[in-house]
Amino acid sequence: MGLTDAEKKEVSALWANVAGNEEEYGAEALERLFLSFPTTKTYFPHFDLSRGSAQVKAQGKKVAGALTLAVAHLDDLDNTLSALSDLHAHKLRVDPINFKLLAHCFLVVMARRLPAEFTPSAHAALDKFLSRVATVLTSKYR
Ligand code: HNI
Repeated sequence: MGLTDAEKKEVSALWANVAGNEEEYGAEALERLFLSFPTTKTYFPHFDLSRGSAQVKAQGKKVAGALTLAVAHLDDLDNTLSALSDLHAHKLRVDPINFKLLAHCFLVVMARRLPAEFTPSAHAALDKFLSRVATVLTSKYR
């Protein structure tokens, strides 16, 4: 279930490119999410979801920022993401399927922005990391 040492290294190296650029990466991931999987928009009825929206940028920064924090605590994701797990499971009640959709969009963003760094093994490691994060964020449903 956890990441191997080699996978942790891959994720840290890849994500180092995102650190400091959370808004750009996160907002592009969300733009792709809302366009490709429109049902995800139902969680944001109170947002302006148009291209370049300040709310999408701010949300993208928050989401990618949480992932930057998670990458810094790969050995302790449960505690690091505990408050966000409460939020998404109990308060927002986000259906777990949506985390897979967002993870897919992050992979696309990374592949497009970092073509040289996004090797098959980096891809696999990031996919595993994002699915671990999704498991933690939805764990409090059970
Ligand atoms: Ni998510 C708020 C992180 C997936 C719907 N989300 C947040 C916040 C962070 C965050 C951080 C801000 C919390 C705060 O203000 O205290 N979200 C993450 C992460 C992932 C994720 C790290 C997965 C990688 N969120 C999702 C998904 C959905 C989602 C898949 C639904 C499609 N999130 C929300 C909604 C809010 C939210 C809705 C509240 C937005 C608002 O400001 O009203």
